[in-house]
Parts: sequence; C-alpha cells; structure tokens
Amino acid sequence: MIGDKKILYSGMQATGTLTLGNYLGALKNWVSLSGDEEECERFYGIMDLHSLTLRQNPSEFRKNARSLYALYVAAGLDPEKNCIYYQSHVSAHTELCWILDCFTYMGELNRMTQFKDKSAKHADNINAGLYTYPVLMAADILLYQTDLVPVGEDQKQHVEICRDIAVRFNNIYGDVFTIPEPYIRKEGARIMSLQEPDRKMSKSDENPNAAVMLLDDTDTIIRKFKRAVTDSGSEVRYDPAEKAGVSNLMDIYGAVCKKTRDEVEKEFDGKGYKDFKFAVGEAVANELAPLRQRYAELLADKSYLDLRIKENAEKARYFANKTLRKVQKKIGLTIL
Ligand code: AQP
Repeated sequence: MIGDKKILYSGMQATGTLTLGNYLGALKNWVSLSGDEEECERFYGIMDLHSLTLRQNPSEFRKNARSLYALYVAAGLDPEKNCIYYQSHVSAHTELCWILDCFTYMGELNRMTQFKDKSAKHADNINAGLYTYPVLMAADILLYQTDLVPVGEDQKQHVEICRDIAVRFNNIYGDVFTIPEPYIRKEGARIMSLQEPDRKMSKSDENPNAAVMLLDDTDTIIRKFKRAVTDSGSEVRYDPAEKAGVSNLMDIYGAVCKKTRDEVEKEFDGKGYKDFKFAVGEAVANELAPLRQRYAELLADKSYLDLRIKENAEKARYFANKTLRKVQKKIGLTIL
C-alpha cells in the first residue's frame, strides 16, 4: 500500500512483439484495472533486465523495449496515470535482488517449471540469470509494496515463491514487505498455441502460424485462425481434454467479446468450425486494429514517449528506493 492506495505491479519482457496470449493473459487485464485512479497506484515494467537471460542483439533490443512501451500505451494504459518504466532505469531492482538471493533456497528454485521449460528450450545457454529469474521478479514486486500482481496462469508459481521469500524475510525483520496476491482472470489466463493447442502460445514459437502477434494485420490474423488446428468433429463445445483446439478458440473469443463459455456455445450452436474460426479471427482483428494504429502514432512522436519514460523512471526510483533503504537498515547495512 502507498497511503491508503492499493498497489498493482506487473511487467513483460522486452523480447520482440507481444502475442495475443500476452495481451489476453495480462495487458488487457491491466487496462481493465485502470479505472480507479484514486484507489490504486499502478506500476508496469518494461522488464529489460529479465530479457537478458536470452542473448539480445543490442540495437534490436533497444527497439523492442521502446516498442513494448508503445504497445502498453497503445493498448490503453495512460502513462500519465500508470507508472510505466524501464526496469533497468531503477537500480534498486538488482540491489534488492542480491539481498533476496541470500534469502532464497536452491531447492525452491529447482522446482520452478519455467526454469525447466526454458532450460530445455535453450540448452546451449542455461545461465545463472535464468535460474535466479524468480528472485529478480520477487524484487520487482516487493520493491513497490505490491498488493496485486495481474499475470497469466504461467506466472502463478513465480508470484508464490515471491510470497514465500517475503514471508520469510518479514518473519525475521518485522513487517518490511507487503505480501502480494496474484490476480489471474479466468478468461484468457492461458491462451494456447493455434497449431499445438496443448502448448502455451509463446512469442518464441518457431511456427509462425502458432501465435497471433499484436502487430499482425487483419488478413494475417484471419488466415492464422483459419489454419488453427481443431479436431475431426464439428460441434463448438468446451472440452479441453477432447477438443483442445476448439476450447482454446472459445476462450479467445470469450475473452475478446466478454462472453462466457455457455454464451459462446449457444452463439455457435449448429454452426460449423469454418464459421466459428472466421468469427474468432474477425473479433480478434477488430480488437487489435485500433491498437496498431495508436502504436504507429506513438512511435512517430519521439518526444512524447521520451518524456513519459524519464518522468516515470523518476517516480519508480522514488518508491523503490524507499523500500530498499528500509531493507538495508533492517538487515544492518551501513547507510551513508
Ligand atoms: N499464452 C499465454 N496466455 C496467457 N498469458 C500469457 N502470458 C504469456 N503467455 C501467455 C502472460 O504475459 C505476461 C508477460 O510474459 P513475459 O514477458 O514474462 O513472457 P513469457 O511468459 O515468457 O511469454 P512468452 O510469450 O512465453 O515468451 P517466450 O516465448 O520468450 O517464453 C505474463 O503475465 C504471462 O503470464
């Protein structure tokens, strides 16, 4: 909490453009949580330090970070009301991370499924950053005395380890950290690949038809949905075990059009997969078209984004340093 305001914190890695999964699982929820300025403070990070667990091409990386900033804003997060900032502009993140490393057990980190998945995907670069990623994420969240962390289902385990670290620290030093809660909306919590619906939709998927990208144009979006893998049946019915592809498309349609699974089933009762896939593609394309336009306008106006990036870095630094100082004092570091 800051005063009597609740704190929301989340972020995304600056690695290429976002997928529909990132959008429905996280970004769209952030925007829908934007209504009550008086009651909440919101911090949204461009998690550029987290992105370093993969080798980045420096000029592409810089471009991607700015593109992510513009995407947040284009999706509807007003940077004058939401503190959107670059993680690397606030050195308190890495300082607190080192301290929390010393309060985290290797046994806990060994259990992280994301570490196992990403190590398997990048067997030639299993670096220490990938291993301690959850500790940096805990530092991100705890620095802002966060109450609520709006994320997709895949990040739940990381929010849980963050809570465990905070509770452990508080048990020794008193109430230093607010204990955060994950905020995971049922709709869109786990959007699956359009080609292999038993796998998460992911920006690093090598099959270009597996993921819809936020900057895909309308024709591309409709084509990707047309090619989406379903099953040999014809009934639009929610059944993730038997009809994983169709169930995923129902989740996407429901999240975009704000409809329940029952409502989607009724709407497409008696219609075949062809009509259904076209309707999902069209709904997604209509949702993303204004975002793409706003994105292009934002990137064309260099000074607007530069100013917001600078102002918000200062604001984030102010709050983060307050918590860092408190932690340093509690553990007995000598403060100058
Ligand atoms: N498929 C998804 N469904 C719902 N939510 C998702 N998120 C990611 N994929 C889905 C949510 O998006 C936020 C940002 O994620 P991140 O930047 O930490 O990246 P990630 O989870 O590593 O995303 P990717 O697309 O899977 O990247 P790669 O391919 O690099 O591994 C989080 O809130 C996450 O839950």
